[in-house]
Amino acid sequence: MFFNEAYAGNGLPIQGTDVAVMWDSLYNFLLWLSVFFFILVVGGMIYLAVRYRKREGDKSKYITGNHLIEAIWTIVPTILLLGIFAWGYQVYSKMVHAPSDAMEIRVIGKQWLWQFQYEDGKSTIGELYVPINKPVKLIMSSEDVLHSFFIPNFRVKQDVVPGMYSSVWFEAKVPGQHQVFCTEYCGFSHSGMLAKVIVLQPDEWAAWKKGKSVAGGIGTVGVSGTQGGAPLAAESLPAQGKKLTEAKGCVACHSDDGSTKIGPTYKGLFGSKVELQDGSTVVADENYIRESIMKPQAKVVKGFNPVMPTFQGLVSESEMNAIVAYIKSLK
Ligand code: HEC
Ligand SMILES: [Cu+2]
Repeated sequence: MFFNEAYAGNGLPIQGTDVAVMWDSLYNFLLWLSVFFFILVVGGMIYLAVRYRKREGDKSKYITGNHLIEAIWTIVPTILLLGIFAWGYQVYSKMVHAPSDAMEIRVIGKQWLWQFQYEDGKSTIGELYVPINKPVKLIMSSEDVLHSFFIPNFRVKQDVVPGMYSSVWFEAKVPGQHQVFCTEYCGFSHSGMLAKVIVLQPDEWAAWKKGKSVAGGIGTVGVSGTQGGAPLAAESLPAQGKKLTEAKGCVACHSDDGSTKIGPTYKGLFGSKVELQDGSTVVADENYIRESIMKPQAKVVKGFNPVMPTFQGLVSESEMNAIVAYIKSLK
């Protein structure tokens, strides 16, 4: 399989997604707009400096102001800048809002590698396998410090922040391998914190999912063995999560069948509006569930006592991903 190092013009890497094409249009517009104004301003300046250079006996005219010119140099740049803002906002919001049918892959950044967890329970390090022409949503977290996940060929970049989930998505259009960088200085081996996205054709993807290696020699499947102390067999991520809630004692206080124990049930929790003790409501997304486990007292559910112990330091990032995937599967 080839490594995509071709260039798309103006020194930019190849355009591996539709979003890349959108970003490049905006970038090229800004580039040529800058060239236009550079020539207008610097060219005009040079012309005027020569045309009106000091000559014997010259006396300048006294100019008090010109409302027309002032109006033009205020209104034209205002419209241009607002237009650039609207354009940038439109592309940005396309980049951050994943389609609802996107396939979810969990990404963990740690000093100094990238780990990927797939819904079916597979786990790889340094290699992110995705199917071509399918939207993929990355749900990202950090085991230690601030990292940033950047795929130049796809023009997507998102910070990976300790203590919370962030996300980004892409739909790969170009098969083969694409470089991933960490773009937030994160310590000694930051520059070596690399990975690659491997975009597979539908038949290669099907083979990879079944656990066979893919044409070209790469594509050895890493099935998670033991991580963070808990035995994680080759079962789906939600199934791993279910086992973890048993191993960590969550089941003493929580059910997954709708019945209330000491704490609320997980059933129907994900995506629902949770009423809190202070009268406010919150939508139960990935970050709410993570916070409920790490800082249970930060948001206490209405009608329950704040008796849940914190699991700070007791649940690793890969375990947290499995538990969240499990609760999410009980919609
Ligand atoms: C000692 C009992 C107890 C244990 C053990 C416990 N919890 Fe809780 N949990 C509660 C209670 C009580 C609440 C509701 C009050 C609150 O929000 O703190 C709660 C709230 C939650 C919520 C928010 C639920 C909602 O409806 O909004 C989640 C998610 C959660 N717990 C997950 C877990 C997980 C995962 C574990 C195991 C790693 C765990 N809990 C262990 C008692 C417990
Ligand atoms: Cu990093």
